[in-house]
Amino acid sequence: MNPSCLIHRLTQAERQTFSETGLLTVENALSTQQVSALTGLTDQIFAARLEAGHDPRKALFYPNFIQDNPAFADLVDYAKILPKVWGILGWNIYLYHAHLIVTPPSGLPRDDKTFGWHQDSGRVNQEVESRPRPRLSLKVAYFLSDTSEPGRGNFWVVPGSHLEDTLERPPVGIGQPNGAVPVLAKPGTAAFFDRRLWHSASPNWSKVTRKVLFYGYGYRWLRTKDDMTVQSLWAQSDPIRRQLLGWGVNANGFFSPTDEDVPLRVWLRENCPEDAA
Ligand SMILES: O=C(O)CCC(=O)C(=O)O
Repeated sequence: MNPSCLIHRLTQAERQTFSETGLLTVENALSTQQVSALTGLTDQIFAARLEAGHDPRKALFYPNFIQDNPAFADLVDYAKILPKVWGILGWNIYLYHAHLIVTPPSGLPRDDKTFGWHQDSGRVNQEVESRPRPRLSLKVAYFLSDTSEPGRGNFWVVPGSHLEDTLERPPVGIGQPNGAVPVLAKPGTAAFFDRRLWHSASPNWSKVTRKVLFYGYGYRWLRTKDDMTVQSLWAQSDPIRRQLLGWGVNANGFFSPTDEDVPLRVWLRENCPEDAA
């Protein structure tokens, strides 16, 4: 990894925004060329799923896509983003989950039904007894389509809700929780969100198909949340990417890593000692 990536380290202001709101957006994280290439690949996947019978009006949730193309793998240790991920979570991390979502126009009239609000990680939220719940992981959402206007299948959040273990929803299934807002993101924007942030997908009432790539980073002792059959990429990956793709020396090293398990820590010691602690 090139030390020039260190200009993208998490700033104090970004840390504060993320800690206080559970969300951090970075505009122009992807260039126009990257957006265009990644959109082409996403369109190919969507077309293949339609061919296989996917309903063209329904959102496509497509996990385990990293090995489908090198351009997807290149975002795993993306220089503009990874320094902020380790700035938040530290160095004992990997990509525990990745999915892309394509939300075509629903063709339905706009309504005000309550969306599917949730925190990430399923049973973790019942079975870990600390309050507030622990952060454990975050996702980076790369917006490929223009969701800078509401009604386009936007990603919705309740800023600041990540420290709340419950979310009060409107009683009759109409309307959104207090404080809920759409993330208005232009193509190329990366949105980091804390797994505990109450968030939701929303219907696409526009004519613009929404396309987003989600990269979930968590601690190395956390299990994968989809099949993550990325082992085929290990041999061709440099040591840091290999760590991020789930490689390790042995089982114990996921809990008590040696230097060999976590080349990211070794690299930080040499290039950015303040982040190696
Ligand atoms: O599609 C969206 O905007 C929401 C995605 C989501 O809920 C998630 O990644 O956990």
